[in-house]
Amino acid sequence: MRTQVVIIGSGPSGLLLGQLLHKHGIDNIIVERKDRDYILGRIRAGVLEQGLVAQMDEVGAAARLHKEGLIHGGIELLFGDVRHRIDLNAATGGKNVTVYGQTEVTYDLMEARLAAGLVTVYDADQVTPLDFAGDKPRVTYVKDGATHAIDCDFIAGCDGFHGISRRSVSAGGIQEFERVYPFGWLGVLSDTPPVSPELIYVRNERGFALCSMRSHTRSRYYVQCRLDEHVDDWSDDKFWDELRRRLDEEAADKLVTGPSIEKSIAPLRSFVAEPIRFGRLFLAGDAAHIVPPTGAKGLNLAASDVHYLSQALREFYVEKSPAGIDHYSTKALARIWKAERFSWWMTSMLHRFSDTDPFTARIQLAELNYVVESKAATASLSENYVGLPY
Ligand code: FAS
Ligand code: PHB
Repeated sequence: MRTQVVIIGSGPSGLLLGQLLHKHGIDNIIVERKDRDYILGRIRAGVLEQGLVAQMDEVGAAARLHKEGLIHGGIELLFGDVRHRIDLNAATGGKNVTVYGQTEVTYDLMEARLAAGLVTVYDADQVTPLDFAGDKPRVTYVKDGATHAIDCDFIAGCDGFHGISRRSVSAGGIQEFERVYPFGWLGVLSDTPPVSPELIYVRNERGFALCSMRSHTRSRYYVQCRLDEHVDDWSDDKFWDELRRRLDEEAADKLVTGPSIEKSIAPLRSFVAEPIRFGRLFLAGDAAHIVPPTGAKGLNLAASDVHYLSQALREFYVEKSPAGIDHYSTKALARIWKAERFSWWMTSMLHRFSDTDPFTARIQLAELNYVVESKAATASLSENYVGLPY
């Protein structure tokens, strides 16, 4: 088989890249180790920056997003038992975010790919990017007991943090920056009405909590938990009781509880690989970086990587210029590090760390009071939350 670009991974990064390349007339095949249902069964992000919405529009996959997505012009910070609204819209000259689950984004992109008649190889084992140091890279994989090879011009490693692409780069060719946080997020999805019309980020002496949603009838909640805890340690009742303890009185009274339809613990880490281009292999999305979800940046950062990479490949094929692919890593990493900083800052400000001594606790509260009282600080949080320009 032969194509122009092989994309490894059928998550949001790989799917969005595939549609953008198709729009520019660039042939691509996605090779994915899991099946469609497994991918759609993962509950992840929920907040979309305008840049991602614009790209969904660009590839013609945004109809349901505009119909069902919830436009949010603000978020709330709850600390010291008081809720403070951050007017994102006012602080950014009218920008907002859209609440729409990553699962739905992935589904919409899968449907668009199907409609375009593009090839996705699911259940591919032993996917291996090869010869990407030269100008004739290829990807091999095993399916139904047979080994297949796809010759191509470029490989896009969109295979997430645990994927093969980054691991295929020789150790000396890549530098990794990492911060692992000493806690996790226990998340619950429930078919109950959200406790508040906008997201509430909570700093509480018992730990962080987040009240989010997927629609007017489906809520997504998180509480910070210890890394040695297991999801089986948390009955629904125990979760709802702990969430209530971290909320202000009004929210605690209004909270509608119900059976969890998904419950999982996600570890938190900050991670960046440098560079993210290796000859004819490019990394994009979680394959290149990880952010703690506190800033709602993970999925959105994948979108900006894919924007830069699709533009670079368009320049190569259409304008016969290598400038974009030569500059991809530097350009993407500049925005990646700004999102890493914001996600680290939000996480540091809102979570209870094991070494949160009285001094650190006062600094966290001072940071939060400064954010809600200073127009400049509110504007800084807001412009990062709605998404810095591409
Ligand atoms: P993904 O990991 O989504 O997709 C990678 C794909 O590659 C997968 O389908 C995988 O099966 C495939 N793959 C892996 N190895 C392969 C191989 N060897 N061969 C072929 N295919 C391979 N972000 C937020 O903004 N907010 C959140 O609340 C949030 N919560 C999260 C919770 C969890 C548990 C996780 C893991 C992430 C969360 N994220 C969140 C971040 C998440 O949304 C990612 O940023 C987003 O999935 C990135 O998309 P991709 O880069 O496509 O990677
Ligand atoms: C979510 O709805 O899953 C969500 C929203 C905002 C975040 C993290 C997760 O910062």
